[in-house]
Amino acid sequence: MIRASCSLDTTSGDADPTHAMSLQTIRGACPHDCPDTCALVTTVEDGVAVKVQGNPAHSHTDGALCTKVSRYAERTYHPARLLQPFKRSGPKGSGRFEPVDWDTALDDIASRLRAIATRNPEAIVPYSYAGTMGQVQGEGMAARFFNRLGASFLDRTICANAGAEGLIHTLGAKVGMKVEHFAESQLILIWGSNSIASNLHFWRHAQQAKRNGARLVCIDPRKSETADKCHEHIALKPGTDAALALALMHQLITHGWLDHDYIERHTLGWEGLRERALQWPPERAARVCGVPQQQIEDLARAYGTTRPAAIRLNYGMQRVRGGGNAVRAVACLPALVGAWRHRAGGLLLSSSGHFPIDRARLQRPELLAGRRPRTINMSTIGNDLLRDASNAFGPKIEALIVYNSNPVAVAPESSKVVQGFCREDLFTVVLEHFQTDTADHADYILPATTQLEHWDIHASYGHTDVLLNRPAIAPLGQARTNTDIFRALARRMGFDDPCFAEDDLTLCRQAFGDAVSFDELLEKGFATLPVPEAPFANGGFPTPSGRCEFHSERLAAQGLDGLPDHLSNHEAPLPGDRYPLAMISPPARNFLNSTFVNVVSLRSIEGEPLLEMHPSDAALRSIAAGDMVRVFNDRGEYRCRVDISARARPGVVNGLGIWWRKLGAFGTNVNEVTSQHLTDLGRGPVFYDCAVEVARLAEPA
Ligand SMILES: Nc1nc2c(c(=O)[nH]1)N[C@H]1C(S)=C(S)[C@@H](COP(=O)(O)OP(=O)(O)OC[C@H]3O[C@@H](n4cnc5c(=O)[nH]c(N)nc54)[C@H](O)[C@@H]3O)O[C@H]1N2
Ligand SMILES: Nc1nc2c(c(=O)[nH]1)N[C@H]1C(S)=C(S)[C@@H](COP(=O)(O)OP(=O)(O)OC[C@H]3O[C@@H](n4cnc5c(=O)[nH]c(N)nc54)[C@H](O)[C@@H]3O)O[C@H]1N2
Ligand SMILES: [Mo]
Repeated sequence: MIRASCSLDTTSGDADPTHAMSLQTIRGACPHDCPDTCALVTTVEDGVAVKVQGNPAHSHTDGALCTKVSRYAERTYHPARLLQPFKRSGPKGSGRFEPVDWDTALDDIASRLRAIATRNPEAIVPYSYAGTMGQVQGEGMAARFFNRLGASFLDRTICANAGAEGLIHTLGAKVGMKVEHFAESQLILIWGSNSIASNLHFWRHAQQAKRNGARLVCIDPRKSETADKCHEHIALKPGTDAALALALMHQLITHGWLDHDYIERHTLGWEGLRERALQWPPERAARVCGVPQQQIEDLARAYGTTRPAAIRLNYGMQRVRGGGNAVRAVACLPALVGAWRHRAGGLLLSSSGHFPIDRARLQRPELLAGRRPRTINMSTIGNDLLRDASNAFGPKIEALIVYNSNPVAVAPESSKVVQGFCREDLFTVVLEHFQTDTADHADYILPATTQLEHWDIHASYGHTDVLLNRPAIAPLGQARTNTDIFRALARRMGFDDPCFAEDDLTLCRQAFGDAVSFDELLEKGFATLPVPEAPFANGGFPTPSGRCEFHSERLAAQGLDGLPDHLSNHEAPLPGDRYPLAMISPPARNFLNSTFVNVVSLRSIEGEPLLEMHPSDAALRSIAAGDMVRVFNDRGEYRCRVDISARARPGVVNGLGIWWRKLGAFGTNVNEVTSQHLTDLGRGPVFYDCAVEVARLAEPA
């Protein structure tokens, strides 16, 4: 009914009306935060998306999707999808809302923001992450809006910053092997990655390599689904990866398994690294890592003597205090053995640095007009929402605009986050598909379109293709694109810069400029970047020295250790401690962070929140199979069912996440116990560096 006012306000023309009739297939891109960035084909019948499938013409997708995204139509037409704007009608956080029309909502939001901005625009904070990875519905129009406003910057650290900094200070950028060449490797270390769950299309290549006789080794505290399928599993303690990498170096040195020519020509800081590594004999690392010494020695022999050898590193191993250093240590290994010489050798953590994204064109930093707003770290939003104005901090946070993220569920130390979001004097707007835990705390919820309903363009962090996403269906109900919501707000704020009138297709074209052929994207849906087959076969690292930097001058200049080292966790529990168990909380296979938790078919596969615990730890606590337990430390507690399982190593419990608090057993989730400590590099969160105790709940639930 309020559709009229909605379309009057629509300037982007997102939905292509030619797609709205009869039976069609529309090419798109998976928007989710996953290295695979699949190419989608959506079948549309009379304007309704009936099926979402992988595009068989796209080699990385190979026609196959994960279970989650094959349910994307179910998610899109979910009965609880937000189809109109809502205004809070109960106390903060009560989750009670009443419908409101778009004009009223936008007028009120703009006038509230204007009032705050008149005092100090930095009291307004955007909060967003990778709910969609699209360059357009991500920060495209949003950044223009916040730059023009002069709002606080957001340091988007919550996922990958420690590892990214580690990689940048070693290889020079977020670059590495081409994922397809793993199929030709003879040894693959799958390091801090449950690939079957979180990088399925890489796993295909690992399987191919395995069929060709390659050896697969999984390095992970948890005996994951991926560990099950590898030849060997090294179940190290969380946060000890640098110690393992240094001991491998020790063995490479003492056995002479080094490529001296490659080291000489293409690396920096060898003498220093050599000295450091010699301090890490395998027996020392074995103690620190909690794994047999023989296993380290065998791994070093395999890595030192097998060609080509490849490392699939993933972000799971950098969510600990020393995460940045750990990535640095691992990223030194391929240069030591000259693995980069072969296209099937080297390392891949992220390929995103290969993409020539024109961020300045999209995000328009010139709209800041010389202002340099303060920066809020998204990983410490709990503390920051509770801080008063001060010289060091700047103004108290008075307004939050949340889009593409669910911080109340995903940010660490939930009790603080919830307390912050419950502040009656905080004005919160949430752009969402669903009434998430975060939306429950909003003053206004604005209904956003899904990937089936808007244009976007995508880079990837797991392959090197650009993907275009066409809208397959018209926006449902009164949903509007993120871009359109920011355009409408800009208009009401009186921001008349021409860039606020640009439509989404224009933004898609701007994202990569001439670096990719837009005609090819329109025609095929994807375009492959020209990345060298073996990018560092002859050195040429994008570091300041052009070499693989074992020693980083840039880090040393910041007063940090120029060489990688092992840093023990903030919370590395010992038996007898008050909180003697280390907890990690890796992704559940059928959720994508907290996305899809409300999709019934997927939630029913996951069942309920589970805590995996080793039989010996359970026995010590008289915990029996299927018991409900509380997991707690000084920050808080959450309750869930125990899964006594060999997937957990002794001393480590695995709280599979990230459940919506309100869909979990007791309205809480794993982030009740995680901390707001930060990583050594990159100011990232330490979700997997967390000490807890677990106790059986007295009454069965
Ligand atoms: N199905 C699914 N896929 C996903 C996600 C999801 O939630 N679900 N999340 C997406 C996101 S946001 C990202 S960032 C990417 C990457 O996502 P990651 O979070 O890196 O996910 P995983 O590849 O599952 O890797 C985590 C693995 O690291 C292990 N791990 C934990 N601590 C340590 C440690 O100290 N050392 C080592 N060696 N391993 C450790 C965990 O047990 C787990 O098996 O995946 C994406 N893909
Ligand atoms: N304990 C623990 N906590 C973790 C992690 C962990 O492993 N353990 N992993 C961390 C990691 S790696 C990450 S990346 C973060 C992820 O944290 P987030 O980036 O917050 O990811 P999601 O939980 O998937 O929430 C994304 C939200 O964006 C919404 N969304 C999707 N598309 C759109 C759109 O087009 N418009 C709008 N307006 N909204 C949209 C979705 O509905 C969803 O609710 O969580 C972190 N938190
Ligand atoms: Mo992530």
